[in-house]
Amino acid sequence: VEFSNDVLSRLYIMVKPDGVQRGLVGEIIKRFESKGFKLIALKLTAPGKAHLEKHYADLKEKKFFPGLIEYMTSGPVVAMVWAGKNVVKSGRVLLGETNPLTSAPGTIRGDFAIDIGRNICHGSDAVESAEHEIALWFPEGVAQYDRAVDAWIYE
Ligand code: RTP
Repeated sequence: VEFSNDVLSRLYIMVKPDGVQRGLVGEIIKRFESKGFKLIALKLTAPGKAHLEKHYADLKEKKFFPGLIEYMTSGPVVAMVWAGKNVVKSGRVLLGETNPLTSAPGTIRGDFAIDIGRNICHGSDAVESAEHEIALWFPEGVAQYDRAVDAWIYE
């Protein structure tokens, strides 16, 4: 695993409408929180089609795109930003594979999902896309605060 581009980064994650409906928001927050990552932004929001088409712009040629947009606009989502060492790569480990079928037990998708089109939670796939997504979902900006516990998490 290559971590060089990824130290002290920020990750955008989003509990999708199925995760919100199924009451998994707290479970997902808990996993990132107990891992040691720092929550710096959080909101429940019901984005429109145009906003989600921007978020998923790189997938617009895919045949599953219309179904993806329909799914993502079917209810509110919970948008969050987490900060920490290697949080993008580490966060994707917590989430599991895009397809829950190949996600290990212990991961969010491995534990709570069956279908790729109902996979509970989004996570940015790279540091650059995370920054792009944070600007898209939190134009108002994110929090900045110190945590004394960091000394017990990082050597
Ligand atoms: P995400 O953005 O949600 O974290 O997912 P990802 O990067 O792991 O996967 P990506 O390829 O970017 O796909 C985005 C979301 O589209 C849905 N999808 N459906 N039916 C299909 O074949 C298919 N493939 C992807 C999933 O909800 C996926 O998370």
